[in-house]
Amino acid sequence: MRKIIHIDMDCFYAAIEMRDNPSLVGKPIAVGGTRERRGVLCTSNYEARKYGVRSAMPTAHALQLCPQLILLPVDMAKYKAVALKIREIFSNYTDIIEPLSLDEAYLDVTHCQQLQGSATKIATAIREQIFKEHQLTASAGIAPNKFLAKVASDWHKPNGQYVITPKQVDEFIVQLPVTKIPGVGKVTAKKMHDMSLHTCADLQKLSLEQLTEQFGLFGQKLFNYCRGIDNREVENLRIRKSVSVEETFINDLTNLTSCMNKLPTLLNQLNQRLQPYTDKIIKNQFIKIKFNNFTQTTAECISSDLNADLYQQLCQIAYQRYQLPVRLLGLGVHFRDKNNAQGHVEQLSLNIA
Ligand code: TTP
Ligand code: MG
Repeated sequence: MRKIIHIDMDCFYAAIEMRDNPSLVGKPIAVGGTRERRGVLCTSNYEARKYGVRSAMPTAHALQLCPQLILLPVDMAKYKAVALKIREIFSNYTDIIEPLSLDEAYLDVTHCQQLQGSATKIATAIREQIFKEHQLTASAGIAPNKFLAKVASDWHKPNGQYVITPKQVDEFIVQLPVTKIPGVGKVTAKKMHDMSLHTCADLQKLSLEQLTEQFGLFGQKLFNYCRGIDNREVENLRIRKSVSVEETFINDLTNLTSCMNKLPTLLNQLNQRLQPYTDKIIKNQFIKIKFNNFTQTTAECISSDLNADLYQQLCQIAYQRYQLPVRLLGLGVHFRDKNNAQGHVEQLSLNIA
């Protein structure tokens, strides 16, 4: 039985800004690009969220909802420095750390001997140390797998933690609303509600075939998640060879233009997923397309950073191979091995896999 902790900092960028300028405390603030430059928000504090202000919202819209919103510029270097310090705290307890973004990570503490090996006590100690050293609050979820730990960290957010012991899994999962499942966004949630699927207990009534028929590849994950099962390992930061994001669409994308239109959002997500890996060198970037007949194809090219134009070219190349409706699109990068990290990639030739 594994012991997994998911740590998620509370309104991370905004919390750092309030810590560094206490006159902002109690006022609605957000971090992001300006209205004039058609910016969007990275995050906001809880005062601002009361007005409906949310991450990824256009700043112009946020200012309509909350005209007194104080907008601060993004200081990524500062947030990264804090994130690295926080990761040092994690490493006092385990080497198996998988950061998901700057402010979120999975820790596998199954073999940690400290604090009587209690994952709950370890989570408390980590949160206390983060607060003591950085005056920032974090929430934590403690559970036997990654999926449940992530759900749990949201349960008592902000500044709280929640434990799901192996014995409590079955009881917890049956009442879990489908909207709490990571990967179930607005569109999937609506589809589920239309099918009278409101909780994991409702999902459990569907067979694997029914779930994949309705939700594509995600259906396989749903089949396990709604039973509280998730066998994914916590993947150590250092040994990670690639990072990717993907989306399975409820309605297949019927042409190249619709695929191209999905790229900016996916690229943005990939960018966020890559933030913890600044010390890694990107070797190439790739695209994955799964068509509605389940044929999968990938295209990749040498590249040392995230190049939006190259993703567009790759998308075009991969799509042209079959020209069928698309059910899944994925973007990713492979990293270089540490051993041959010296030397720069100058070549940008397309290499079609
Ligand atoms: P989140 O953990 O989603 O948000 P949060 O930490 O601000 O708030 P919460 O208390 O709900 O956890 O994201 C972490 C940081 O990542 C966030 O502070 C800013 C950044 N971010 C973006 O830049 N763009 C986005 O769309 C999102 C969701 C987050
Ligand atoms: Mg957070």
